Amino acid sequence: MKLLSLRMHHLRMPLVSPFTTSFMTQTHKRCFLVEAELEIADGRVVTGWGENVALDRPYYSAEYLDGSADVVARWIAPLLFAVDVLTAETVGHHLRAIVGNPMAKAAVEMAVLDAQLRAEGRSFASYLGAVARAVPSGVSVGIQDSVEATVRAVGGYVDEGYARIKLKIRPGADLAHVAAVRREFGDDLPFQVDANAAYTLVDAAHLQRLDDFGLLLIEQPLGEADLRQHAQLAGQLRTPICLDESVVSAESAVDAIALGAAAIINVKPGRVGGYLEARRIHDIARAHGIAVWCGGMLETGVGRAANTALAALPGFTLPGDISGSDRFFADDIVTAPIRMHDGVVDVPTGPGFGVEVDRERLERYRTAVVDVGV
Ligand code: NPG
Repeated sequence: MKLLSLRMHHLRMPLVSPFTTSFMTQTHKRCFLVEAELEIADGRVVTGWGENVALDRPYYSAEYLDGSADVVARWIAPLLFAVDVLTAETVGHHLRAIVGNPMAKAAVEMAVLDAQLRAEGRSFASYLGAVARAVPSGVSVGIQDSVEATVRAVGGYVDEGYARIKLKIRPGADLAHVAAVRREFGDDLPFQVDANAAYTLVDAAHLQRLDDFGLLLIEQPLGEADLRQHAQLAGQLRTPICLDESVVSAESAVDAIALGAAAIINVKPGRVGGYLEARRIHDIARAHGIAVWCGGMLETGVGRAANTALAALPGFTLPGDISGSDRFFADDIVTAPIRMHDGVVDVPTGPGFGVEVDRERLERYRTAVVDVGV
């Protein structure tokens, strides 16, 4: 394929309710979609869509939205426009000189992959070798102002039928909230917590107290660079440690596994540089008997559809953060957004990621369009 054009659609979409993690509160989703036109061998022109998941500030990762967009426009696009025979599988290779910026790379690789699969009339799930038609749908519950509010929020999602609850925690909003959820909803509720790197090893004795609550896992208790310290903490907790921020590539997944820093890995395609690297991490983890699950970054319908196909690979044995579109958005920008029913979401079967961007809704939430020249 030959890349003909690349357009970035910057969006700002209201969330149905504020979402608080240990590092920030979001009331709106800001992101950009990548729309790429590619000419295929028989002369046809196909369009593919990708989504960039960087946050507006460098609080979750060093990469942030405006920087990521700049990297796409100034550094990624020129490298790819210069390639005569481009495939999704070679995007990573062509971008190898660019250090870091996995979310920028992932968004562009996604658009090329979507176009390639649409040209072949093939679904992303079939391309990946996915084995499930539907995947269990977990929901991520933000930090609430009080224990009562946490119980209320969790109760709403339990009533909706979500297959698993993940509760965000931070120092000062952890044990009491977790204890109340367990008390209210019983020991059978699949329940895990996510600290987003809010603790240090000094908190080990405090975190040990979570062991009483039969959690599926604790996600990223320590800092991004603290692989050795996570391994040390793992020796002090019965609750399995799952890594998110620390796993930025297949290599770092291998290091985490070898060090005993991760019993479980949260796979987020944007964080690791794309869906192809995400699949490599799935393969490596599976070969080591390490469970993986698919994380979420409050994606629009485009990213959520792709995540659902990824989560249908056989190593994704734990429910992912793949809640229905309505958990965050009153109005998504694709025509048939992912819906949760009976605790699952259906894996899209249409060509590419299997969703169509609704131009009218796209324009409703669009703040800027940037055409990147050849
Ligand atoms: O369903 O997309 C979702 C939200 C899942 O909690 C979620 N994501 O740390 O995993 C995380 C968290 C996150 C969201 C992190 C946005 C960074 C940005």
